[in-house]
Amino acid sequence: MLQDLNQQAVEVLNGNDRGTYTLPTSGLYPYQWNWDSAICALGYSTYDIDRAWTELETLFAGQWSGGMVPHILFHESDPGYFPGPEVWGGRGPVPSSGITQPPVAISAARMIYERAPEQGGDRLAKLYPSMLAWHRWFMRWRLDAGAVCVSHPWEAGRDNAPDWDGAMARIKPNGVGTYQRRDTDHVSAHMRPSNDEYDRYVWLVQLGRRLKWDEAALRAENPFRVADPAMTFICLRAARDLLAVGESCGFETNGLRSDIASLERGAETLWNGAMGCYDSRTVPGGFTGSLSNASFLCWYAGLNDERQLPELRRALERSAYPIASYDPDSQHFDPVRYWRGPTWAFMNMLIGTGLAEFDYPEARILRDATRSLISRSGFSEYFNPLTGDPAGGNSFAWTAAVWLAWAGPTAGET
Ligand code: 2M8
Repeated sequence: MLQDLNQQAVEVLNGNDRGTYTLPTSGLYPYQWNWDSAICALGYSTYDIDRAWTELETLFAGQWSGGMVPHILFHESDPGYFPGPEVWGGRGPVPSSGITQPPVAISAARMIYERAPEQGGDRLAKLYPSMLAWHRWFMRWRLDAGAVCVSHPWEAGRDNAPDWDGAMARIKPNGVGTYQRRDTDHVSAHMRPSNDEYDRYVWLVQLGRRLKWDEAALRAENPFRVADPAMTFICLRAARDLLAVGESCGFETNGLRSDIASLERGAETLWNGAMGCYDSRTVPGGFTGSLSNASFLCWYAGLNDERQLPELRRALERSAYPIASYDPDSQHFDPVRYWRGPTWAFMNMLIGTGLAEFDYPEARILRDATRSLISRSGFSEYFNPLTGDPAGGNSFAWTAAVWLAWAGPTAGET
C-alpha cells in the first residue's frame, strides 16, 4: 500500500512535469513557481538526478540581471491564471513576476549534489555564481536589522498568513480597477484569500510595475514590508549551504561568513519573548503576534534553539494532523483557509529536516504524522490540521515530492 503510494507520487510528479520545469498542479497553477520547483527537484532526485538539476537550471534561467530569481516564470501563456505576465510586466530573460520567493532552491542544490556528487559537480559549478548572486540580492535589498523582509505576501509564499494583516491594512487599494480572479474557478472560495486581500495583492503588483520593479524606488514607496521568519531562516540556511559547498568545491565565498552572522542577528530580532516563539515583525512597526509553522524553521536554519521547543511540542499535540500553519488557539486560525491554519507537507519536511539534523525525536514524530496524513488524504495542496481532510488543489507536485524525498517509507530514516 505504501509502495503503491510511491508509484502514485511519481505519477503525480511526472503528470505535472513539462519537460524542463514542473507545474505545482495543472489548472490552478499553470506555470513554474520558485520554491515549488526546489521541492520538486528534491522529489526527482530520488529517481532521476539529471531531471532534478534540469528543474533548478530552468528556474535560474529566469534570473534577473540584479540577481533576483522570480517567484513565477511564465514559460507558456495560459489565460487560466491571474495575474499573468502582462499584468506583472517582469523585465527578466523569461516572462516573469517581479518578486521572489524563499530560496529553498539553493539548499536543494546542495542536497541534490551530495546525493550524487559524481553526477552533479559540473552542474553545481555552473549554478553556483547564480545562487551567490541571488543570496547577495537578498542581502542588498531585503534586510532589516539582519532579518529578511518580504515586499508582497506572495513573496513570502505564505500568501494570506495573519502575519501580514497589519501591513495589508495600511494599503488603500484605490484605483486597482476591475479584474477577474481565476483561482476561485478551481478551488472553493472559502479555502482561498478574500477579495479584500486580492485587491491589495493586485495593487502591490501594479505599484511594482509602475516603478519598473526598481528596488530602490519600491523601497521608498511600497507600504508593505514585513520581516518574515520563514524567509529569514531559509536565507540563513541557503547562506550556510553556499559557504559549505563553496569551501568544499573551491568556489568564491567572499562575504558569506559575515552575511551568516548578520542573518543570525536578524533571526534574533524575530524572537518574541512574550509569546515564546519566532514571530514576524512589521517594518516599521513591531511583532505581529504570529505563532505559525514558520516559527519552527529555526532548526532548518542551523539554530538549535531550545526556547522554541515547548511550542513545537504543543503544536505536535494540539492538532491531530500537525503542524498547523497558524496557531489553532488564535482567533485568526481557520483550518481550511490556505495559510491561516492548514497543514502543508513541504513545510513539515523543512521543519523535520532541521530537527533531524539536531537529533530531536520530534523529527520522526513529524515525519510519521506527515506520512499518515498523505496516506490518508493523498497528494493534496494542503490539509485540514484538525480532521486531516484534503484541501485546496489536488495532484499537487510538491506534496508528491515530499512523499518521495522525506515522508514515504523509501525516503530514508530520520
Ligand atoms: C500559492 O501562491 C500563489 C501566488 O504565488 C497563488 O495563490 O496564486 C502559495 O501557496 C505559494 O507558496 C506557492 O508557491 C504557489 C504555488 O503552489 O501557490
